[in-house]
Amino acid sequence: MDRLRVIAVVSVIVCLCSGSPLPNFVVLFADDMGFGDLGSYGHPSSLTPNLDKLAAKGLRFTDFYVTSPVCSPSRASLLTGRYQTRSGIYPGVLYPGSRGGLPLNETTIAELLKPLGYTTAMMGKWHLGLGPNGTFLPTHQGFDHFLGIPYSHDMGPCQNLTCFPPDVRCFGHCDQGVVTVPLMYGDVIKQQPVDFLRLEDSYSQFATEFIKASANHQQPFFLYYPSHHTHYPQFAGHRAAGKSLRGPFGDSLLELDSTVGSIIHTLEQTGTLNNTLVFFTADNGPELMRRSRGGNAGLLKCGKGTTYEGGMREPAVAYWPGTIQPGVTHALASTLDLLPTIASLAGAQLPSVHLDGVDMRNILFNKGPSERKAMFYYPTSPSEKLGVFAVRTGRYKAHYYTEGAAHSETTPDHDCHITALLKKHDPPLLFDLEADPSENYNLTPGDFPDWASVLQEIQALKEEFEASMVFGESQMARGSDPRLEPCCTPQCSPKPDCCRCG
Ligand SMILES: [Ca+2]
Repeated sequence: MDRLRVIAVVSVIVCLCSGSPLPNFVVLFADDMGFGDLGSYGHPSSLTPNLDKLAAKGLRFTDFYVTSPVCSPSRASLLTGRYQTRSGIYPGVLYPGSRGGLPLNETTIAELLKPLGYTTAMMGKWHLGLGPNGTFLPTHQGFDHFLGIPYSHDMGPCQNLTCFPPDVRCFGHCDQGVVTVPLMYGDVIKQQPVDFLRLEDSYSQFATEFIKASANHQQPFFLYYPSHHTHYPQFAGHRAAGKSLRGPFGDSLLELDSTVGSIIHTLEQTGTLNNTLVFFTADNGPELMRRSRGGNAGLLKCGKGTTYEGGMREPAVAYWPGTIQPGVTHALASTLDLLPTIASLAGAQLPSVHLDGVDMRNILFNKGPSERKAMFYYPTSPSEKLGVFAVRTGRYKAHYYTEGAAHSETTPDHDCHITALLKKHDPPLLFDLEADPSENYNLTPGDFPDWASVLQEIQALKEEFEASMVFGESQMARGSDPRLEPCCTPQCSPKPDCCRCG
């Protein structure tokens, strides 16, 4: 045995014997941010110095996917490692009065870590249900602490709210006829309507206190921060308002970036940074209908609401100084893979259910290939009858169905618009995403000799996947009840306008 190998073996033994502390996990999840929105992903005028630093010093993914082009299902998959169809988070998204939510028998990342002694916290946008008596809140899904909004911050009237200092009203009206958006702490409404100008600072402070307390108690921790940024309506407090080059969207992005910076700073200060995996990504593509106030999918086709690349391919960065080497990976990966990866890093037991995620350790630590064979693209409203709309394996993607979306209106590409009705493709459209990431050039048997064999392979993967898919009972089909909308003054009238506090 040569000297280097002896040293390597000895250090492995030392590491095992000294019972090295369990790693911490910080998962950052932006909202409606496109593939092209970060400086590190090519945006010319975004200011994202902290996220760009993570990208430069961490592992940056080019082929990373969420499982849905809208919010609630994306979040269900991230936290459970399972497609949203299994947990019933379809079709569309949950609303303030929804009766349903992420079923409590689903195992979240937080619940997986709890038995190992982790302390867990979530701040920001939940969007996996509220339900009667707050049944579906994060505190019932493995999170010890929760500060945030239980759904999207446009799901309540916003025309009289302030989104930028000193008193700039929020752009647009948001959803009418429901209660204004509440800020919750645990299961209790702390403020209604939420104060957008101070919201991000309160998250920053919450994260700092949580990390410091965990470090003081030498307790491993999991912090999940699904941000409201950069979803409509954009907002920002004094630190970021007017400070970007890109208007309201840029300011909102800059505010998120500064919270990321503050979290990294706290990890450094507490000496926990070198034992923490920080993972940043975003749910679904940009809401192009907001025009220059929406995000940007870069060179990808269409955005939110569609199963084109722009709807579901997202920026993603894994950052762990000293453990993950800086670089870029083209490995196929997904939010589905976070749960199995975190489980293996912590030594947690996987839930005994059908998981769709795979372990990403080989990508993270060896820049090796992905264990993921394929990515399946479900539309906003999946059905057993139509199944998946598209399948990617390796460099090839086949579209069995395509459909435009209101969320992707206004760009010059008419395939993205709501007027592009559901269309079946038989044979499927076939794109080479490496040579043609913008999905511009449909391959044909004439120009691509392997056309038939590639489509055959994709068809086989699709059939195998769909044979394994059991649709859970739709939580959205349980409907909604205005009496379930969160109201901090429950006895007041007339509702919903009387619900105000803080
Ligand atoms: Ca979203």
